[in-house]
Amino acid sequence: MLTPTVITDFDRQVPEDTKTATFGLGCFWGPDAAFGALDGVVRTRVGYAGGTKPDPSYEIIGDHTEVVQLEYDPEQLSFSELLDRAFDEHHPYQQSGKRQYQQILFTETAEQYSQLLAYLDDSEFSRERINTRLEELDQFHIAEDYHQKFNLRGKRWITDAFAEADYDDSAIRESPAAAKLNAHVAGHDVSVPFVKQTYEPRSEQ
Ligand code: MHO
Repeated sequence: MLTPTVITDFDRQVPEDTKTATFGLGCFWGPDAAFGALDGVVRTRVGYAGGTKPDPSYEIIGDHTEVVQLEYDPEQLSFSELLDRAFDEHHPYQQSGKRQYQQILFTETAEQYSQLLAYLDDSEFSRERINTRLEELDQFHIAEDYHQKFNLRGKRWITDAFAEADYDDSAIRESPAAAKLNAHVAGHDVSVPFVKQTYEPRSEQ
């Protein structure tokens, strides 16, 4: 059973020095779970970026795009490895006709930008044919609570444990354990022992 103590113990032992990476890869629920599964991805959050409208929301998104922001441990996972995964999650010669679902690889530092250029030079893709937007991140606007860790919402064996551990919505959003559980219930392989060994959903009635 998922207990509050296991959640709080897991969340206490995560690395402190993290970096962030932000990608637009279609509806943000998918990449939230896919990247949350990776060893070295510590936290995930979804939001809006890439546009100019102040204070976008899901209903009034303006010219922004749904994006996932990853907090990762650079000791365990490199930006290039995240790019590898991002290129597994979309085809760079295509692009969504809807601004809400555009494919965008953001860079947040000069270092990430040069890593992106090096990655593309080494990749099978031709720079001229890539339709994925490559942009510097201007501002990340956090999305509504009900979009964060979307897959675990309504899974009472998970949400009851977080409630018992006194986590509110923003604490769940920022919880490393929640990122792993969200990936697990979305069907991704998560190599975190507590997800695999300890937690069994109670059977549906
Ligand atoms: N409305 C679509 C996509 C949601 S995503 C957060 C759906 O319900 O699947 O844009």
